[in-house]
Amino acid sequence: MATPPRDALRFETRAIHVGQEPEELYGAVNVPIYQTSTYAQPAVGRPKRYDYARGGNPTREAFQTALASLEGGVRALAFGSGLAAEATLLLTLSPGDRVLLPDDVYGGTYRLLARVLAAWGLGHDVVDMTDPDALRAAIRPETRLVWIETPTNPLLKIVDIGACAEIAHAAGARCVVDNTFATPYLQRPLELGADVVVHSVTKYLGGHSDLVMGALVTNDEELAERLAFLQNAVGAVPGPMDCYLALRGLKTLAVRMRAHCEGARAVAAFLAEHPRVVRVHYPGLPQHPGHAVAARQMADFGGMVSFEVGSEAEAVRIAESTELFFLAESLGGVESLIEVPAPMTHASVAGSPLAVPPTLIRLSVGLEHPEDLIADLARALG
Ligand code: P1T
Repeated sequence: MATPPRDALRFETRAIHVGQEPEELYGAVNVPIYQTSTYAQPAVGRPKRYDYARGGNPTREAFQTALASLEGGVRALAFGSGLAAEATLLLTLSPGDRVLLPDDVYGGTYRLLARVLAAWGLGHDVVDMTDPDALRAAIRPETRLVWIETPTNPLLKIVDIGACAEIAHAAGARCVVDNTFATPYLQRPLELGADVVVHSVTKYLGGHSDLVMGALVTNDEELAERLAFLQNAVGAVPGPMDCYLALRGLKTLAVRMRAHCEGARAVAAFLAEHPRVVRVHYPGLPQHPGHAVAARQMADFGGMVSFEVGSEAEAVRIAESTELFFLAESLGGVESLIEVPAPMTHASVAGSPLAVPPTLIRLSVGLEHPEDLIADLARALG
């Protein structure tokens, strides 16, 4: 039987095969870690393929090729962190341009615009993107990027990607989606009309809390060229070891995401019934305001759950009381994590329009047995 073309293969198969042919010399089934900063050239100005590793590396290229296929983009580019990817993307803009941000964007993204790029003349506005009319009204003539995050971090709000991309395009702006929480297994923004996908690869794509890395994916050839130029010209590139680990993470993304979703569903159902819990934020719950949009644009509802309790002190006490859920920033690894966003991951938005409730607890539901996780939470809640 003839092998079907690679782009006709299904997600799980592409995650393991695209960009990952057995290595030529010995047939190693894993793409080697090309730990080199430079490449010997057979003649002056005629490198074999790569001249210097800031510009290109085979391990990095394998990861980029696989990720582009999973997101349905023409090209993916890898960076030293999610924020390095974001900063490089924002360097495609010019002084005087503006970026429209959702009101629950990751705190680091907000900090990059508000406390770094504002001084370089890049403006930003903030709006509740779950309301398309509010988004339409907030776009200014200078708005060049509409920056979506969905589900949002940490409130798990759901933004309608198709509707927002249409509004952005009608106003002459590009639509960027931070797909870190959903991953391409659950949601493919480029297919829904977005122009660029941003990832903190540190999270689900890597999947094992052992690397820091970022990526951009686009289906716009011209933008891809510019981003590839900036990847080399700015130089915020990841090392080959991290690219290898990220590629290994991609291979199991589908099975991990299925298990993350199953665990989060069980945890959210438990929390929704608990008397100490004031409110649960999980798009899989029918009462979540974004449930219908999430059901339409995502294959499942993801592994992140957040919830509010009665007081700030109680939130801190609970987060310090779990045993299986480690108290830590970050998310998307095999181990479950718990944190209080206001003083931890989102401390950089304190006092801004993006401030999150201090009574909010965020969970990254890992791959432990859901019953063990629920017992741990039940103990901590008391
Ligand atoms: O940490 P880094 O790889 O630079 O990625 C930044 C980033 C971008 N986008 C989203 C949605 C994110 O959640 C993050 C990083 N977030 C955390 C570290 C956190 O605990 O929320």
